Amino acid sequence: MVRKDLVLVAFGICIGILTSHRLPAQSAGSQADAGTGRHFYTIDDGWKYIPEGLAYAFDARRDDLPGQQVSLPHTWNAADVFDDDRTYRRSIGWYRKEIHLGKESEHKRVFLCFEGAHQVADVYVNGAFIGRHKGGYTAFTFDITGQLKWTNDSSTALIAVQVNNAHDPYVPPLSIGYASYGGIYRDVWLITTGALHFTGVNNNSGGVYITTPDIASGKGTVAIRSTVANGSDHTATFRFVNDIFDATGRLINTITTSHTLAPGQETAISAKVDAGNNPHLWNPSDPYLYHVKSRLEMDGHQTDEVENAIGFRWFSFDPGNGFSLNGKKLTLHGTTRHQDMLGKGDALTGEDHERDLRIIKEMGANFVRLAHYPQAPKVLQLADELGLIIWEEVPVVNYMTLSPEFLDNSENMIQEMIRQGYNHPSVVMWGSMNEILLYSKEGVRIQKHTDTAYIDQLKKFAVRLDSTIRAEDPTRYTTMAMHLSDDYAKFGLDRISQVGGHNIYDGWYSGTLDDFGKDVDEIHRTEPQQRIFISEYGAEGEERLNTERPQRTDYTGQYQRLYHESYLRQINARPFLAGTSIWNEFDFSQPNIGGPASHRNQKGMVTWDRRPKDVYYMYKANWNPEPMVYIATRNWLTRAGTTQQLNTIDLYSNLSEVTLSVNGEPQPAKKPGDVKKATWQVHLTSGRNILRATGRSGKQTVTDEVVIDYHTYDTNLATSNTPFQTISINVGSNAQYLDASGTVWIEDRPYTKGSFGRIGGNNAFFARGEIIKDTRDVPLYYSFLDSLKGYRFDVKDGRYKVTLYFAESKDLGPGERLFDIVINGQHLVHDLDLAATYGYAMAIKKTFVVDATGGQGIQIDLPARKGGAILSGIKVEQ
Ligand code: GCB
Repeated sequence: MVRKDLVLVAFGICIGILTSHRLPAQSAGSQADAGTGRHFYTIDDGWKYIPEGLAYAFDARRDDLPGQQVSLPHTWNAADVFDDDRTYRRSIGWYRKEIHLGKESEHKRVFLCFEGAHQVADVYVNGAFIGRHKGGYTAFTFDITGQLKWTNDSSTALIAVQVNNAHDPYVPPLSIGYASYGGIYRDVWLITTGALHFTGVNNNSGGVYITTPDIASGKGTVAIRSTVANGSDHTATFRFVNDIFDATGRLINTITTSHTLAPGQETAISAKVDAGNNPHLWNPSDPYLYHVKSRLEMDGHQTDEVENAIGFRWFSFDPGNGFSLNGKKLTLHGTTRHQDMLGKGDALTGEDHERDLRIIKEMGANFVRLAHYPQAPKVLQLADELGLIIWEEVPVVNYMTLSPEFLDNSENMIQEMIRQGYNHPSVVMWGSMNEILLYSKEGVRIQKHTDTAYIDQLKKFAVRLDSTIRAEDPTRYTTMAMHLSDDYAKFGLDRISQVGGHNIYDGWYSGTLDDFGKDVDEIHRTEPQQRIFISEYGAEGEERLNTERPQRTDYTGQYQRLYHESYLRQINARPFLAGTSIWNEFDFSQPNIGGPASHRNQKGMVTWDRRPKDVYYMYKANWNPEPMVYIATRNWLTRAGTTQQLNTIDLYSNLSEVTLSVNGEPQPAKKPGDVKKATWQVHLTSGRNILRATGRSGKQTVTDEVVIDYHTYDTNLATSNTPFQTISINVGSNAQYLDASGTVWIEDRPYTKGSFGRIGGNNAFFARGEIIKDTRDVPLYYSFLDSLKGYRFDVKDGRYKVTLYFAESKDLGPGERLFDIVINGQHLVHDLDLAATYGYAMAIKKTFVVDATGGQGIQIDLPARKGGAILSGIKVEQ
């Protein structure tokens, strides 16, 4: 199928206006005049946030309620999602603010536009209830003209908004694996227009919808439709004028139509403007935008104006050949994005969104799946401007409440999302749901569905949502993301939408890396008509954990890179794929998970505070043609090892040949392989090591340099000539852990005579859902040894301090795990019961002073009476 239409961009859905004339944010009370019939300004500052306003905070007399002065964007959950407690405040919060309007607004329509409030918002003006909006991710507008009281040409109004982020069984998402932050977390705008105006209130669309229906045949027709309302008390005879400008601001064409509208009425109007033959096309490497100014004129005055950016492009998805843009195959190299970050939660500013999208573009991606919900208007605006192709979706995730109310709310979200994003050339797909069969109807994770009554009904809902998208916007494709389960095909869910999204985590949650290609081929073989998109794949990377021996779920950057290298190879070998998107570009909140960084999903290419991880540069080398070399060890600049061992140094480069020197010693030149990687094994010396990489691109030399701080240690404790150094061990792990003080906790090892190491024990990791509490060293506790017999250090005679680190890994009752601590034959602790004494997953440590005498070293024995002994870390100091 070929999409012939092209679609335009409403700038900032609330204001529906301009880039070239874009106004800076205005502080409350100061009004910006765009020189049009429409005036607008943000009212983001000077709000009073009242966490416990209960039902009274809309009342002007309750100015006494204790609160806090805040500016928007704001969320009340920026910190509490990440504390040790599993819960965070999901309840009511109030926001109050006075606005002042002057004479110039007295005979205008006045609107309040919220770009996003999570998740149910009740809006009051001067004590009167204006309306409720459900759903935290789409914008909404209320006409407040009728509630304003004017005295002496001015009006002061109290705006009060109750926001509720409590779980609501009728408002998606029911479950999302992401914090449901509460608050007014996007901009709020005050807009005034003439009495005759475009109707943007309904679904906050911006009011003007634009397509380019003939572009596939080279014609620059711009089709514009809108609804106009006459809010005055007399018949309006008006002109609907549309100007089209090219990217330099040159007027290309104008079309004017005339209309008459009775008072209090609305009417649909449309127009076509010709931008000429073969207009400049939009594509990710040349995101050329035209602008359409649509305005209403009456009696020689402009009463309203909306400006949209548009891009001419057409596209198609094909089951065998993937995606094509403007008639040519384009491989969609993509990623996904959640909208939160360190310290801010989801209350991001326009600058934050811009930084994020630029990071994505710089990586070389040309596609972003906005998962799992519509994001700020600025995001689509940037996608148009930077050239990023978009999949946007509504947050119907994991399961549904099969009630009419849930369906209505979901459909309403779809309409809002589409109407608000309709004009953006970047958008090619609308998603209706994500992994909808992951949970049972009770919201519990299950492997197979057997409740056919639930599935039958769910399928009807799924069809309804998909049809709602098709009806709203026949110019895009519909899609949904499915997890790897036969149930979608078995129940026919995989045939509902036009593009089948698949979220695949082989080699992370289960299976092997190679299973990915096999699974994709199987889907392609059994559903040859399906346009297959890999909508998620990913593995987690914690920069404080690093290893020479990567292993599934170890959270090391090395395993994360191995995973993505393997997937990229397999993706490149399958040109039938419609596209792919990495899960996720940025680490993000996930309230109910543990791992080495509690409540955070670390599958990002970029950290929670927005620093690219090494894996980011693997993609950059493959996708961004700008010449680069990158030594992929930025996440492991402080490491420990012996002087004899070889250390792996990986480098990513898109150049044909690269060289590396270590402390001035040249290594053999290498040609980066299929995923643009070259690898050396090198010796490092104690202290600073300077690694320099160089490559040539034509006449240009491209270089990279890193300094590795190498902490050497001696494994030969019994015979070593060097003085004893503190040994810190990340027990149960192949990975080194770098703590906040700069100590490297080295890999665990089996005991050999004369050295140190474990006796017995099985490597284990905490389950993903378990949150390790009361420590800043979560990565140390994340891995541990189970059923451990003991540990040995063949140190020389002397006095030592031994600290043992424990956290109970299972939710055990009292007496279910009991073990002793015996050091050098001394019974120091009897029947240690971690769960009963400290609680489940509670990090604790115990320090003992030990005398090693008669060449016995330090012999730690952990005999267990019940269950097996466990241990997460050991430190031995002299
Ligand atoms: C998924 C979900 C996404 C999760 C991701 C993960 O399949 O769609 O919301 O965050 O897996 O990391 O587990």
